[in-house]
Amino acid sequence: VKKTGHVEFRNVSFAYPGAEAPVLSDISFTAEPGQTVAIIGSTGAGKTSLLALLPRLYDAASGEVLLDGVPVTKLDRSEITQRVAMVPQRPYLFSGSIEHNLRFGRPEATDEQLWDALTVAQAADFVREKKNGLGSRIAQGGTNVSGGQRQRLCIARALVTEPKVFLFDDSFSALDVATDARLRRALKAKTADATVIIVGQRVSTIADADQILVLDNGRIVDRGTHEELLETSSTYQEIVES
Ligand code: DGT
Ligand code: MG
Repeated sequence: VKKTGHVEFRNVSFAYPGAEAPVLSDISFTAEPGQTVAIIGSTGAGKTSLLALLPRLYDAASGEVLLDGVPVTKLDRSEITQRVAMVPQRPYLFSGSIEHNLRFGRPEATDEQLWDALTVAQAADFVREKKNGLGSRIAQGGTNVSGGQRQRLCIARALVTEPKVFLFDDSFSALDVATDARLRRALKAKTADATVIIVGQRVSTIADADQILVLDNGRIVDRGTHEELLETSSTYQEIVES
């Protein structure tokens, strides 16, 4: 099997341990290398829960989550972390230097790779402007950087690991629309062969995705491109208009 970052969910259902009601029901989709798949849906729809199944923060109750054709439950953790990077909805920074934070998933990365990742993540300028640059300290919980800066540093940290699959959980929400657009353009150019799965709230963030999945109450109720969904999906139209 080629390790290109092909993702497939096959009839996946999931409930949190101890909870009876399923949070995800019969989820099926594929995300191919080079593609961007976006997931949109109201709060509590199950977007974060869906992403969590790929890096095995939780395992599906039924159905299969496949990475490059192999169920993730049959892969070593290290094989998954080498191929998949997730930027969580509440991105965390460790107390320590920016450099320490960026190297977290790949200690051997060169300074050039760190700056390259910062550039794509639209974070190079503010790191450069800091007196100690890469050596600048992040306070515990990342309280001395803004929410948008924290998001961008966490995106840079994911880029440093050069994964085949990126999972972005609402990672662009704290960015202004122009920075969001610039970041995703740079990302696309830098990671043309990667598989990108984006959870987004803002239509501008997801409108250019190859496929958009509309999630409602743990089910994919509609799917298609932005233009297709505008025609066919009342749920999508409601989200666009809200
Ligand atoms: P968001 O981020 O507010 O837009 O919402 P989603 O779409 O990311 O929703 P998600 O996946 O966080 O939550 C889906 C459902 O699962 C919701 O009813 C809350 C519940 N849930 C989320 N995390 C946990 C958890 O850790 N344990 C339990 N028992 N339930 C959870
Ligand atoms: Mg969420």
